[in-house]
Amino acid sequence: MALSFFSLVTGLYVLHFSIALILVNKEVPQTRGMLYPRESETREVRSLDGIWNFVRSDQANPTQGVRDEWYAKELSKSRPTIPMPVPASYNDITTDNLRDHVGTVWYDRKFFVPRSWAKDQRIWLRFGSVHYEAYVWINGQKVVKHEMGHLPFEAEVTDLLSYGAENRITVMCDNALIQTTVPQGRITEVPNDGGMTIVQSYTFDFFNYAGIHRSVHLYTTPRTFIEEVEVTTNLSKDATIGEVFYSVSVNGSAANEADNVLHIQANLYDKEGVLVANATSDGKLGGKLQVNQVKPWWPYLMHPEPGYLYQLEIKLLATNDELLDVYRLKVGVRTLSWNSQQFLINGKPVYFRGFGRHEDADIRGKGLDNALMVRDFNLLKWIGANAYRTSHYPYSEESMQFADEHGIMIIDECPSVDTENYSQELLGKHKSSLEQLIHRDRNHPSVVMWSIANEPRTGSVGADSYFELVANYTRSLDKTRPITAAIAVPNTQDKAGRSLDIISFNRYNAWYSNAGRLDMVTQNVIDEAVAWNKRYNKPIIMSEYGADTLEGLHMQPAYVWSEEFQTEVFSRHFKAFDELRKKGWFIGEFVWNFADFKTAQSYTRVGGNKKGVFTRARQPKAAAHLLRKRYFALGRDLDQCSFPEDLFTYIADLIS
Ligand code: BDP
Repeated sequence: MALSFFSLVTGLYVLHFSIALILVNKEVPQTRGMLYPRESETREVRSLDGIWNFVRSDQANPTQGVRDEWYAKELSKSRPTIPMPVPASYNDITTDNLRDHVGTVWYDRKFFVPRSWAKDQRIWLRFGSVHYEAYVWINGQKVVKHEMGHLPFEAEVTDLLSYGAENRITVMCDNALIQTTVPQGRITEVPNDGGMTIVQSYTFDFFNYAGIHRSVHLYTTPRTFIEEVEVTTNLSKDATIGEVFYSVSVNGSAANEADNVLHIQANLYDKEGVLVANATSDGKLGGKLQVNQVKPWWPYLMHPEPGYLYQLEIKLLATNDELLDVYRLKVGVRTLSWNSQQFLINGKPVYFRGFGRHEDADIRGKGLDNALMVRDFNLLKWIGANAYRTSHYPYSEESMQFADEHGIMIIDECPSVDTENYSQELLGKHKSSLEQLIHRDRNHPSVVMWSIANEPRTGSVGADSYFELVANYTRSLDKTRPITAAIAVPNTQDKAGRSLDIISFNRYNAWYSNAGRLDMVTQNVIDEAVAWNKRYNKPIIMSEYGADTLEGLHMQPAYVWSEEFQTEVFSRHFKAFDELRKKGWFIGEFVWNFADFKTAQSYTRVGGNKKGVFTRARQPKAAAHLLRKRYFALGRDLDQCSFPEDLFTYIADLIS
């Protein structure tokens, strides 16, 4: 496992040598709690979203605020503040160069905690995500520090709050990416016109938006409360009987009292609110619910009633049946299985037709936006997609719940992108990103696969043992879902595929290779998919293909960047996919990208990446109409769905 790789250029000589680096499978911290905040008869939830006060640190002095204890009083006492919306990325809100700020920024706001919250309960502060690193204080007291964007974190604040009084929350957020963050980046000091400046660079192709990206909540729990719920499901062979296995962990003093035997009452309700199964837990606070005449969870267009969800009610009871806590979550009953050829849901082979996406929008960047989320799901359903990959990081919990409801399958990706320069520290963070992701998303029926990286440098020295460790760790956390990674190195060089269950590959024929050559797409795609399958004997997905397209640019014959070109590129891929589908092991096609999105500034990007089928404002380009016809045609052929009435435009009664 030689890893460090140096190139020394001395005069005419180029010297390459490597140093052995042994990667060790060290333990990583395990996430506790973090159930999505939901109200119940025993819990209250309060949002801290709104307009916060904001200060950017001096780029050359990012730790000044910590040294000068800006958190000890209102931020406005230390520096002039500006208003900043939460949740949102801060980058595109102002009219100055905040967009390109590197380093720390500060947020604060005040809030009241009601007197009633002082009574015999516990209070938690929870962030949906802060990118990339967050430090949090309540009333000047340090509460929690969390590294890694796109993932939630929380801390108990019961003893730090003033009840029936005003409180202050302060957050310092650092967006710097280095070689041991996930994702990786580099910070360098570069001369500019005024002297020297700090520059953040990264190889991945999306803008490093930062800030408090998702909602901030305060919520209450009883003193002894339901801390974790884990659910798995099973279906009988004939799909008439469902099984829901639940396992609960409890936090609190009552859990430790020898004479108090806590137990769980689990109730399962169908969509109409009818109780369909109930059970009392065994001593381990777990058990099984059996659902007769079960309605399984099916993907969109694979069944007339997709995304069927039951409601699981978990009641924590003391020995004397006193109700201690109640938590409810939605549950979809389904099975997943896979072999060297297929991926099956409820015993039926799946063909994925979907997208790589981004959480990205004008002004709010990567900030949670319910209007955008609902619009995106409307478009996904309009176009007949049944899946997307959360390229290249975990998406909001709200969108995962929405995918459950709408039957959209998710390939759930951790934030590791363009992974390289393998090191023990990076391995630990990478594993932690998967641990946090799986802990957060394990109960979602929509999550059907884990993606452990996008375009990692799997040809490099050390990639084999690194990805074996990452994949095995992922498997140790969840054996119910297959593991993939979106790979872009040539299959002859790849060293990670052997550790995966399903091979996904990204390739840009007629764009990054043979730009403009529409006659060099179909056979290349077929050949590459065949080669991947031959090498690993595993199911194959094309996880990215596409072409940048400027909406409104038309050129006949097709020319790069025109709408005609994107349409033609798709069509040439469809031909390849249909050939590949006949082989039995080709299980999905994912366009890059759902919508145009912002990137770092470069001469290859005009206002960002334009490979969207939809514009950044979520309107269709010409290729969207073509893709829609294909996705519905696949749906009808494979899953017997019906066509929407407006799928084909009337032309003449001469053409049917
Ligand atoms: C792929 C990356 C994706 C990029 C895309 C592109 O996985 O993040 O946006 O290329 O260049 O290599 O459009």
